[in-house]
Amino acid sequence: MRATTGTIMRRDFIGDKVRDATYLTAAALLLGIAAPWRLAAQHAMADAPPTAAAGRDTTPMAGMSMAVSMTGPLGLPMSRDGSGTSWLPDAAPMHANHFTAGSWELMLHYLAFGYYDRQGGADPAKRGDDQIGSVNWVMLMASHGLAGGRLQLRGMFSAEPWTVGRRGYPLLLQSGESYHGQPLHDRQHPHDLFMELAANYERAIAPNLGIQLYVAPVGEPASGPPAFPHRPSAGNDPMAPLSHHWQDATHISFGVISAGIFTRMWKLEGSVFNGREPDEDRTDIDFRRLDSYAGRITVNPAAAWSLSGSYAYLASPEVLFPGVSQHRLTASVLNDRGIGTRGRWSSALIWGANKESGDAGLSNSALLESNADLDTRNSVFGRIEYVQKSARDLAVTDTFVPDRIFDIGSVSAGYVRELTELAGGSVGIGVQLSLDLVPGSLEPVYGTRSPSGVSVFFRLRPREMRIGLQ
Ligand SMILES: [Cu+2]
Repeated sequence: MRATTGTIMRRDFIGDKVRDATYLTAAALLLGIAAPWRLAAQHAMADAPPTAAAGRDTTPMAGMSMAVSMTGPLGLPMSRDGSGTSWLPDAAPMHANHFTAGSWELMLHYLAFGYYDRQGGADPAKRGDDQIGSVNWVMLMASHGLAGGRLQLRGMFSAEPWTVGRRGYPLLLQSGESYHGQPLHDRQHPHDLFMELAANYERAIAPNLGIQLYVAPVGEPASGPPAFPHRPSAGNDPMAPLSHHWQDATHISFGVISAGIFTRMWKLEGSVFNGREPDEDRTDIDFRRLDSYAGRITVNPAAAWSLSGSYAYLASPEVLFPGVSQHRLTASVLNDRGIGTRGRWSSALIWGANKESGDAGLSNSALLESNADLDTRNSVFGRIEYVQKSARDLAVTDTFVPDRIFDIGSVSAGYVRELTELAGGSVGIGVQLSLDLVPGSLEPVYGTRSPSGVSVFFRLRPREMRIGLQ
């Protein structure tokens, strides 16, 4: 008893110290954003339309700094950087602002939606609800040469604990994480204030061989495809995929160490990490032992393509079910290409499966999503999903045994029209419609076999940087 208390107190004490250090790091990063902010406007490269990009930076110095910042070790383009240590296709569009502070290269990424979301006719008896809110994140990356390679510091933050609320936003058939000690269902949890606090180091050790080390108090292990907030194929969709917790939900893990080796075409990496998902206090950092592990192979055979496969073991991911651990398998194919004279078309095909301890088989999920920026003003997007969710996931255990599996289908589509540009960013107005399909056994719960949702929104993101790749 005494020993237990001592352990807890000691852990709390260490936790406080680490938390203080984390807040300091975050404050420093935010100051870093604020201080060189004025430089962003001067550094007009971020706003350059493709035809003007070549002629924009006229001084040799500006051209040189651009060349340094836009490629990493082995000459890999920055457009390849996905979330965590994942890869996107080289041809992926980069929505970011670039600037410099002394000898540091800085990249600012952000995405924000202000929405009115209405699910299931907003009838609570049918699990519907509506909400006005905002999903959002901002990310600052600072890069500097170090010991023959590149050191990158990253801070990624979200205001969703306040703008979405701890209960999350309405999203029929969504599951994962908790609120008030109960599993969340039919709502998407908010992302945490600290989405990523990480240091990433990469360097070449041979003409076509590089090594990578990623250390993150908050970060993403080598599991799954690039997480949906970073996927160009999901960039105009305010809603999270229903298969998030089968594919890419580990993107906020409180304690990650990853190491990898890579060439220009492939990367092999492994992680140890804390597999516990964020708890319902969305502003703290929930450290635990690095008791989970993951491995991933990624292949980028051509500029338009990125393929990955991963396996992860998640020790006790859900705080409400501490005895349950998970094996997660994923495979993904990402494609990015130009359409028309100025358009971009990004697509993702993802499979993800979980096997929980005690379960005989896998619960599967499949997702196909696409976003087409047709020109500089109009974008269309869509997503098709199939997920196998349990009675426990959907919180229908009063009627069904917890392990009962339901086949869930969902189709959604939307449109965004750019309205105006401001400070290197673009504001668009959009709409997203979704139509789900549930088995007959769930009809009494949802009042229909085809629940639906609609959201209307404003979206703010940086304008696209177009350098080199077309
Ligand atoms: Cu997430």
